[in-house]
Amino acid sequence: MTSEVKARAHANVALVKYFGKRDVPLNLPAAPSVSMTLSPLNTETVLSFADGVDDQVLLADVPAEEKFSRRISKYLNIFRDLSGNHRGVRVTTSNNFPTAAGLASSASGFAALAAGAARLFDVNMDIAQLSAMARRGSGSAARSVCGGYVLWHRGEKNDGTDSFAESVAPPEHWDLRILVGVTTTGPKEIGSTVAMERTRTESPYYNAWIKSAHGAAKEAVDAILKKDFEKLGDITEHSALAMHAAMMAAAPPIVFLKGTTLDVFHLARSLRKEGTAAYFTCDAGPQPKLLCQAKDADIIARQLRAFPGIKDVIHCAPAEGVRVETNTTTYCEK
Ligand code: 2P0
Repeated sequence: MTSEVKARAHANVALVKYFGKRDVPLNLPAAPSVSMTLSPLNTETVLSFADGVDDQVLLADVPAEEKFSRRISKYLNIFRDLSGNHRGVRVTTSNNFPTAAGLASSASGFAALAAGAARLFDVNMDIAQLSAMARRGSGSAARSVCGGYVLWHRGEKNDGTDSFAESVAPPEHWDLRILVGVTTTGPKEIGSTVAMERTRTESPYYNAWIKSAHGAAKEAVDAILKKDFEKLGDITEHSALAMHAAMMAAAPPIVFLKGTTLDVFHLARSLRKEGTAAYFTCDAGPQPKLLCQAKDADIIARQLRAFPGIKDVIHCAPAEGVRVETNTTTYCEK
């Protein structure tokens, strides 16, 4: 049996957003979504069996808060039940990006944890099963299991076995970049899970948003395969605006966008008018992100870095899928 497993997974940014669940406990999405898996943002997680039945969870070498530890233990119970092995696990996890920067670490975190736990508990899974398993930790983690350009299927089944992500093109297919503009570093006012549920139940625009996401996902995959940057950029911006419009119309409203976020949206538009193709997106937080082609990335990053209200810029490129190393083997998803 493997004694220690190290798993690494990258974060991802959705070009067509996931924002609404058809099943909350299983994190089943109401619509498909499309993302890019991103280097250098990653989580590294090391797992080994503990001496007793209790788990020990360390976040960047410091014992994690109880709420976080409980979430990890509850998730590991899935693997304990599947394998019939009820030993405790020592989990050490660290992100190479600040959690406070408002970038989702649950996607890379649960993708790494799912892959590492599957190996530690010796539960045999193909990539689709692993993605569906990561989804149960956090929805967007389904996408971080896969590399490059990724489609997460909505699925139809109640048990979620057909709601997994798959790579539609590997990282080397297309050298696009995402430039993350770091604005505030404070905690979020409202978590994504709560925000999604409130939007579903309290926004008059929710159904229209979900309906539009189905077509957008199909078109985005088509644009990726054809390397049609203008089309992909248009879909990306529209998906972000439609998602934020739906949540802003909820009662009470959910407003993640700040002044700087909107100003960067306009920066992307003026860059395009001047002939530089940059498109914006934004998730459940205030950080604006610009999608561009590699050839324009440095020049756009310079402008973004100098922009009022932007504290830092993280330059991201397409990344490989989850990687697992044990004492004897290495395994990587493209
Ligand atoms: C996305 N977000 O597609 C969207 C856009 C936020 C806005 O996936 O409740 O942390 O754990 O399934 O995965 C954030 O959602 O939510 C997210 P849960 P998760 O990237």
